[in-house]
Amino acid sequence: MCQSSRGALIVIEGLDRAGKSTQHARLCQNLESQGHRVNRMRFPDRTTSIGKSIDAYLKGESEQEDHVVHLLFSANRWEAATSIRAAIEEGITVVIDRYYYSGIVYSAAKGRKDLSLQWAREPEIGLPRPDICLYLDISTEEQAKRGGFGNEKYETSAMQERVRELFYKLQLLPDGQDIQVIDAGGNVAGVEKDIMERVEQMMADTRLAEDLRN
Ligand code: DGP
Ligand code: NA
Ligand code: NA
Repeated sequence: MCQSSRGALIVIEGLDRAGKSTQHARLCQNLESQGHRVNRMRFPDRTTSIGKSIDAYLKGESEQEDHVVHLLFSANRWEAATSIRAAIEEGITVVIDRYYYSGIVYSAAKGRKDLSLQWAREPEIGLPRPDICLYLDISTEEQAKRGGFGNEKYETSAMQERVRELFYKLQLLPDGQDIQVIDAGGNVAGVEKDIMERVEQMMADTRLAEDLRN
């Protein structure tokens, strides 16, 4: 491995049941076996006090106004911003299961006129920007085939349908520059390989850009 100055920031996104958690785990293992130091993270981080409020909301144990919910999710990301930056600067690669892309899309998917993608984007401005966001895409049919949703707030087919549409819309906005769509309908090993190839390409591009700068 070359003496790279900083670690990468990698995000895995997708609909519920797209296989995000499995691919997150495998990507982390693969990077470690290549010699990278890796920090695993996920949002929402339900262990903090803000995260506990989010958890109660998602489980239906508490009511919250929709804008408040969005700001809680955003604050939950901001809580970790300093440690994300510190890790990257130390040369550690940070791999996150969900980030502000989910944040923007799930909140806007509620369909309120006063809670647009643009509104939802605002509190996220200034969070560390990922080098790559891998969006695991599966069709609504495949999603249904993979078995029932859980009982959490957003786990209905109507909500997931809107989330999927908005993930597509997001790709046309500036954040879309960071997003690569992964067909997550295939087998686990195939998706894993696809993800690894894109991450390696991103790392090679980043090194090239650094070399050109130096
Ligand atoms: P997970 O623990 O990965 O299953 O995520 C919990 C749920 O929270 C999932 O349905 C996606 C949703 N979510 C993640 N970030 C945000 C956010 O910023 N705003 C809203 N409204 N929902 C979010
Ligand atoms: Na979920
Ligand atoms: Na997950």
